[in-house]
Amino acid sequence: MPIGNGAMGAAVQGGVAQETLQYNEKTLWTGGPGAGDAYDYGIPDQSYTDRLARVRKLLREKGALSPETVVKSLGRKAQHYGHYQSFGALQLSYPGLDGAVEDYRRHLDLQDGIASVSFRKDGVQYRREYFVSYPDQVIVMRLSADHPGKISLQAALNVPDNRSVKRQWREAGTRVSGALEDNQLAYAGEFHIEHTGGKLVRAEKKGSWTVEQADSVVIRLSAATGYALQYPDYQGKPPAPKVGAVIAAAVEKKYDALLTRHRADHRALFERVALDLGQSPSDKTTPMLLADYPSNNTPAENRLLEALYFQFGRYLLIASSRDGSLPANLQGVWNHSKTPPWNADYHVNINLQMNYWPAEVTNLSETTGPLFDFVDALVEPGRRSAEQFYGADGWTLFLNTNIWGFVGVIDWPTAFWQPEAGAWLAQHYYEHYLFNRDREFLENRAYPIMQGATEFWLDALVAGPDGEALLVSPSYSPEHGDFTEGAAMSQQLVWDLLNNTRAAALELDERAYAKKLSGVLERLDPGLRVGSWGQLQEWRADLDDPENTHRHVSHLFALHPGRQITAEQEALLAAAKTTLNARGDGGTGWAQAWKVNLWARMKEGNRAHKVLADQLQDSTLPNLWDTHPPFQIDGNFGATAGIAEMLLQSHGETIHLLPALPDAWATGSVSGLRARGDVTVSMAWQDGQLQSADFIVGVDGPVRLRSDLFRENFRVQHLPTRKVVVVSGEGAVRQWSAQAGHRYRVERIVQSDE
Ligand code: FUC
Repeated sequence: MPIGNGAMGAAVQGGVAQETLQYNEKTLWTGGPGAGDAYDYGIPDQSYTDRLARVRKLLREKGALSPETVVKSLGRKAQHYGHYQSFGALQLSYPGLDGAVEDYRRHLDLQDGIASVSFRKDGVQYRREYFVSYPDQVIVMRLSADHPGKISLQAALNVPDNRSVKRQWREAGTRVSGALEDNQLAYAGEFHIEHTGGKLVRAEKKGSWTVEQADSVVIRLSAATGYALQYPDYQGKPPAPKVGAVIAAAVEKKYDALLTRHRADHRALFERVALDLGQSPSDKTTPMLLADYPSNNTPAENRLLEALYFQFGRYLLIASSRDGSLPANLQGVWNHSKTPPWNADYHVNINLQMNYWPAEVTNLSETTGPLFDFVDALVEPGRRSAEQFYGADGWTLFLNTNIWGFVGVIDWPTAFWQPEAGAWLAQHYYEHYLFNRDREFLENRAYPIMQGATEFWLDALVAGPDGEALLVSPSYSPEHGDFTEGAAMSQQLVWDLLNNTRAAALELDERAYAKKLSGVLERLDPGLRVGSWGQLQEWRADLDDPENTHRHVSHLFALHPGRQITAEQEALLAAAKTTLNARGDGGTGWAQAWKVNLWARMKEGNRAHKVLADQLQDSTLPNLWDTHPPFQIDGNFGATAGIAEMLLQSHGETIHLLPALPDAWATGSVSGLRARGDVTVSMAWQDGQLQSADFIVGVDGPVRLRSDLFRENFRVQHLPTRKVVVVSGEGAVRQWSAQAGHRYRVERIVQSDE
């Protein structure tokens, strides 16, 4: 059971007589500048522009090049890239609890953000509670029993063997500190034991403690490193004083105060959205619900699992992405290994972006803070990368990055060249603005990032063979096929960036710049072609194989998360559908999650639901973590976003309620979803029909609702005054002018009202 506060995470494993609380601090990484001078952020000393020119020339001549050929010219072996590390484990052993227990229960309360384990042994009821507090930056564990004197234990803090270790006794606790061998990154962790009744004594082994016959025990645990998100040396303050201060402050606060503060903080985020898909409560455990899914005789139990999976994704985002630390990585914040898959890093050809798909629409906008801090910090090295690889202005990065500003390339042929990653990350800034209408953010944070990414592409685009169309070259559609010029995904991402930047420039009254971008957009190949078998082409030439079921569907970016293919473009929608059908519903967790979103954008609720069901069966572990395999968190976040996308869409400047409601969710309700334009939406539906919806509008301005609702006799009332602001009628879209802070109700007109 994962718990976390963004900076720290722990996996509650729930052992009875022996317990391991494995935990993480997100900045503990090997690699980086401290690992040796060979670390160069992935940026070559020598300019690569000649190599780039040669590859471009060959591509123009031959039309395509194998990834193995291109990687020889443009790939580089990454030095000291590093791995995200497990911090360590609090090891607890409980004498007297060996052997069978009764009524064992392991529980994760998503609403409170508290894990617990309970059981009975020899007539005594035991309970253990765990949470990670964001306000107090501490992991807290409480052990209790319903009889006095029943809590006895031994506690020690262990760390992996790839670092120096110094153990110091502290008052009622232990500090473990040292540095990673690989890069000398300093770390410090500390725990403190508070006991009621019984006694606490130092054990023989240095740093270990024994509790004898206490009534209850509270353990506080913390961790920090000497890392700071600051190019080029990423060096922060020594961590030991920090953990010392955190523990001292947490000891000052009673357990109840820590709990109350944690609960209030967590609930303030989590409770914003409630989802009822027509689920029924069940006595089954989560693994049982999953095992019985979907052939369960009680469909309401399937819906329970689906609603739970949605909220679990929101829970995971709160637990792995809070201000003041790094964004959620491939494993969120949870990693038990020294060499996790893909280094548990930040892949930016889908994965990091997908992690943040649910953030806005499921009303957790604050969780994007770490993403923006992280990307902001990539700009400085990213400028050097743009210069060395392209001789271009602006900033760029490629397939993957770490916490040490890696912005260069690796040497894996089919996954190393993705310079469109910057454009994709910039989309998140603009979407953050669209959802929240925070002008200050647009001006001071979003626009500079978007403009920097745009400047790069203004230099990096090349004129096509006809001398006119602007193309990305070299271009590579993840993670298969040949290198070509102007693959669909490359063109669409640049289109998205330039369009968003132009819109932002207009909002900020940067008219000259907007005009310049309009000129470029007129020449930019938009990356949208319908091919010989009706598919949306993945490449500029019609190369698509109808038998190809590769997991990446990057050429559908324009449909989702892009906004390039609109509801009116029927031919392109049909082509996207042909492509999706050909690619099939399978894939790894994130690939399935993406397809849930894509089918939702296609307004095919039943198909979106079917792919979600596949994901639950094929790519979900018993604790509901997404498995790639192994565990990779993007699929959780992508599916949570996909469920929201089935219920509410607002990408086309209009709000569409229940755009892709599947038959399986015929009756239900949701509250607190967010639509672009700073609108918070709650709604209820029955037998597949919308009953009513409430909008709370955050800014003055027009709210636009899609017309299909209005065909069915609806009206919109300004709630405080009950004044009707819009009724059904002719026209594609109905809109009204909303007042900031006011509430509006959309409802069906029943006969007696008329
Ligand atoms: C991309 C994907 C892989 C995996 C990796 C972390 O390269 O193609 O499937 O998710 O990222």
